[in-house]
Amino acid sequence: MNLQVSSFEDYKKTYDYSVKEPEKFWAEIAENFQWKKKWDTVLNWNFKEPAIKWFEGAKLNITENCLDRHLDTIGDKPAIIWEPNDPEESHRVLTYKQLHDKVCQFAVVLKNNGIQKGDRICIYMPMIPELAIAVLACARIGAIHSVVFGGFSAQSIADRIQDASCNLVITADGGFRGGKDIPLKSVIDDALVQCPSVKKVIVVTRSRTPVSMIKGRDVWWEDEIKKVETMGNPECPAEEMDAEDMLFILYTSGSTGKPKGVVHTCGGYMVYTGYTFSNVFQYQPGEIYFCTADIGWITGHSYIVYGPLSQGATTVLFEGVPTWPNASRFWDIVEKHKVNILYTAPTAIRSLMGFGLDPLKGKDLSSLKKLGSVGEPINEEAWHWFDEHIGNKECPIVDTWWQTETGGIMISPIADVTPTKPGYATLPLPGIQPILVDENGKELEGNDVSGNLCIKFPWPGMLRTTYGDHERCRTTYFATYENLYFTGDGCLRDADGYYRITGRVDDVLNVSGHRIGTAEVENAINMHSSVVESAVVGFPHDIKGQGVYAYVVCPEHHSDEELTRKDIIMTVSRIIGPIAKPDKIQFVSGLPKTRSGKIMRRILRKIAEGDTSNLGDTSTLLDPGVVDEIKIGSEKMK
Ligand code: 6R9
Repeated sequence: MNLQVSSFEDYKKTYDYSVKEPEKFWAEIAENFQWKKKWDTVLNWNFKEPAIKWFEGAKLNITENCLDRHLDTIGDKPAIIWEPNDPEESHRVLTYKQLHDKVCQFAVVLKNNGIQKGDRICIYMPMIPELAIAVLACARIGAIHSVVFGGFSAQSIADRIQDASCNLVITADGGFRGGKDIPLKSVIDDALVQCPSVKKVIVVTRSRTPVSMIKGRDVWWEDEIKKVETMGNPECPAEEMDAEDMLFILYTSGSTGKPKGVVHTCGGYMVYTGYTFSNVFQYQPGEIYFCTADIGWITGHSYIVYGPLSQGATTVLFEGVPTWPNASRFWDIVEKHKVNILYTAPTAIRSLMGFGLDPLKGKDLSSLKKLGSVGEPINEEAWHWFDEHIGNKECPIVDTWWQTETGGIMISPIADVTPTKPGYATLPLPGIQPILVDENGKELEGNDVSGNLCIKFPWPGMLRTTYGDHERCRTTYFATYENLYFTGDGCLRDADGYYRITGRVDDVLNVSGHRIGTAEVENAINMHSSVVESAVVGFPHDIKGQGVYAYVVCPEHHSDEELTRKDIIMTVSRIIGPIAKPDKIQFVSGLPKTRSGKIMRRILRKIAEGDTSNLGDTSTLLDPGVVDEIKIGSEKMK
């Protein structure tokens, strides 16, 4: 079966077939990939334990699909176009052949440093080609990568390294993001104080910031490559992996305090990311594709690295940010590299909208054919701006809904195929069976309903477990509703059967498209010496989508309240990272709690949203008086 549907009729036909004959459907899709050995069974599953196995018995290596199989046909075509942070620095192009060679070389470096199949490797790097090379080199030899976003703190890195007992870290001296220099190696040094499992650190040169290299532990990327060259660049055959062998771990926030390591496996993830990339974007050979995400998040894993490369696409990797050195940066990149497909996030669109149309003046965006959005609900205003000013009303917008746990796009228009509707992720991709349920897990049938979004049948890209704690995977995703995967999202299905994601229904915030657990932020705030307790909720934020609002009980704060606020923000930055910094901190004398001691977040959310007219039933509160105090305090902060 062709990966791409050809028309809306074809989509409907394919969808029906995928639901009636899921195993046949996925087997036919999987035929489009290169296997060292085909599977014995397509699917074996139950959502109880859960135990999900796709393509059991099959052998493969995902890097052969992303690299080797393209060498004869498109070996000299660009695989990666790298655009540096500073537009004055020249960009780099890596053809498929060059990327293949570099991945093999670095895979040998990993082996020379004692790495074997199954070892866990933490990657903490800026958005440079070496990041993609490092990721692929791990996959080449069957080592499991755990990429940590460059904006996380030493403590967050240490937590993640310990959770997976990583034995090697790959990093850079430093990185550039907009006007900022990020001292990556120094952050790693701080993290490693707590990580005895790490025996080696490989450091690539990027910023030329002075770093302390520890004898016996730290080595330079460039020196290690030279050693491989003097070995005569030995070949690095791709390790034969079972379809269900682990490919990577990626940590994501949930409603409890500790981030969980979502585990993806080789076969299913390869099929799912390749399939969805090809189909959703209707990728045509030669098209230049630019996804603005960071490889530190799932979008970068699936749709900068694995999906595009398995399909022989040219993928643009951008080191910087949309607003530096000015708000034309994206449009300059589109013009310079003649980008055909642009996949970005609502938060970036909203922030660029704020600069008006001047940054667009004189920019040639005529190469653009297709646009995509991911990470959070896209508001209609941003959708229309994207459509009119970037797409010139000629480019379909694919509003793609999915999650770290789903591995790839789940509900989305297919470019030029599905009629779109602003704010709607529209329809499930073939093979995906969404269902809406009420609080009790009862299915909401028919159209014009809204409820909690679940998926009732497995798909190849879904998570298999949470690293080192399968029970957590079960309770988080498979125990809320029997026999369903629960997404944590609320969703509306309109009269046409179109899906609109309304946002998280659990205690997870979505700040600029980044998932942040309220409990995690509370834990960090509570570490501050004068804080007694705190409660964190989201509030509507013009650019970030959601902002972080913290109610803090802090009886002995400095006489200078502003300074205490800054101290708390600094604490959160240190413990989690700057991405989780509260936007607003309100000091309160107590939190609204029920008699059983539960914080009534519903009330706090309403106050943070500025909607205090109807706070609902407060009679079960231990001390209803506290609500009035909080209301008055919040009005003062405006
Ligand atoms: C890919 C990614 C997942 C959460 C998800 C949902 C929100 C993602 C969305 C969207 C509305 C979209 N989300 N895409 N909400 N429309 N098109 O973002 O993964 O970081 O794990 O976040 O993001 O709430 O549950 P992840």
